[in-house]
Amino acid sequence: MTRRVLVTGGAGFIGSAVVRRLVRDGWEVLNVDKLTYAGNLASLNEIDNRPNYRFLKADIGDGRAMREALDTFRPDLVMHLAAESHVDRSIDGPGDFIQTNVVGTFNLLQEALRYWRGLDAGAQKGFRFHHISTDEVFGSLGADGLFREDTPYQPNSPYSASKAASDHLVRAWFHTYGLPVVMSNCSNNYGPYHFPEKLIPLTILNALEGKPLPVYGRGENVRDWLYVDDHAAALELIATTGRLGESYNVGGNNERRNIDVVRTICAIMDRVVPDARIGAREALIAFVTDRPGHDARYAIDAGKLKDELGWTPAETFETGIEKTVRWYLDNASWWEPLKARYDRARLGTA
Ligand code: NAD
Ligand code: TDX
Repeated sequence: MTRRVLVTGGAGFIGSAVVRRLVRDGWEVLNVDKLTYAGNLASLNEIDNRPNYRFLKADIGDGRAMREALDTFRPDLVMHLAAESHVDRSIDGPGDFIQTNVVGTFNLLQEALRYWRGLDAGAQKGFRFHHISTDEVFGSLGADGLFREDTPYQPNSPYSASKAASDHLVRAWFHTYGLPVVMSNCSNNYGPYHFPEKLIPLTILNALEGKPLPVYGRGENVRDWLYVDDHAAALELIATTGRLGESYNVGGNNERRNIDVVRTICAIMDRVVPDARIGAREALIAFVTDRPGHDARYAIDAGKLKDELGWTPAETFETGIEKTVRWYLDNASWWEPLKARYDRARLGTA
C-alpha cells in the first residue's frame, strides 16, 4: 500500500531534502508551505513533475486550510518542518517566530487531532505526527558534555524559545489527548539548497565573490554539523519506526569551532576555484560584533537513535563540506537571485 505523507515546510532547506527523498522512495507526498522568503520551489525541480508529488501553498496557522488539506489528502503521516528558522532574524523580529513556530504548531496539532479522531480504528493505529526540532532548545554547553534526550530545556534565543514551546505543545498533545506523535531534535544542518543567510552558504558565496566573511565574536563558538541528506534519512526512519511519545536526538558527531569551519571552506575554495584577484581567502575573514545571547557550544549524543533505530550518518564533515562547496559552484542559477536579494537587504537597498 502506498504511504501518504503531508510535509509542512517542504520548500525549505531540510524540508525539500525530505520531500525529494520521500518522493523517490515512492511515498505519496503533499508539500504544504507558505513560501516565505525561505521557501523556494526551485529546490524541488528534480521531483516536481512526479505523479506522487503535490504542492499546496498555505500557512500552517490557517486552520481551515490545514483542515481541508488533511481531510482531502488523508495522510497516514504528518512531518512538521515548517518554521521560522534563523536565529538572527528572531532577534530582530521575534513576532513571526511566535506566530509560526508556536501558534502555527498549536493550530496544526489541533487539526491533526481532529483528523486523527475521525479516522477508523485501523487507520488511527497507523497514523503518526512527527515534529522536527532543534538542539538549540537545550541551551548552551560548556567545554564538556553532550545534549541527551533528557537534558533540561534552556532556550536562549527567541528562535529556540519558540521551538522549545512547540516541542512542549507536541508532547502535551501526546500525553493529554493521545495524538500519536514522535519528536526529534537535530544539530546544525548544512548542504545543498541552504539559504545564503546561514554561516556555511554565506561563507562559500562570499568567498567566491571575494567579499568579507563575517565571523561573530572571535569565532570560538562550537556547533555540531550534520549533512542534510543524513538528517533526511534519520527523519524518515524516526517518522516510520520511532517509538510513540519519544524524542530522538540527531547529530553528526562533527563538532567544529566557527572559525575552523570558515577556514576549512577558504582552503577548499582556494584549491577548487583559485582566483588571483582574491588571493588566499582567509584574508577575507572579518571578526564582527557578536550575536546577542550567542550560545557557546552545541553537541549531541545520538546514541539512542543509533541503538534503537540503527541510524548513523554517511558523511563526515570533510566529505560533506567538499560536496556542499561543489554543489554551490555548480548551481549558481539556484542561489544567485537569493544572494542578490539578501545582499541588497543587508545593505538596506532592498
Ligand atoms: P527553512 O527556513 O529553510 O525552511 C522553512 C520552511 O517553512 C520554508 O519553506 C518556509 O516557506 C516554510 N514556512 C515558514 N513559515 C510557514 C508557515 N507559517 N506556514 C507554512 N510554511 C511555512 O528551515 P530549515 O532549516 O529547513 O528547518 C526546517 C525545520 O527543521 C525547522 O522546524 C527547524 O527548526 C528545524 N531544524 C533546522 C536545523 C538547521 O540546521 N537548519 C537544525 C535542526 C532543526
Ligand atoms: O555571518 C555569520 N557569522 C557567524 O559567525 C552567521 C550567519 C553565523 N555565524 C555564527 C553563529 C553560529 O554560532 O555561526 C554559527 C552558525 O550560525 P547559523 O548558520 O546562523 O546557524 P545557528 O544559529 O547555529 O542555527 C542553525 O542551526 C540550528 C539553524 O539556523 C537553526 O534553524 C537550527 O535549529
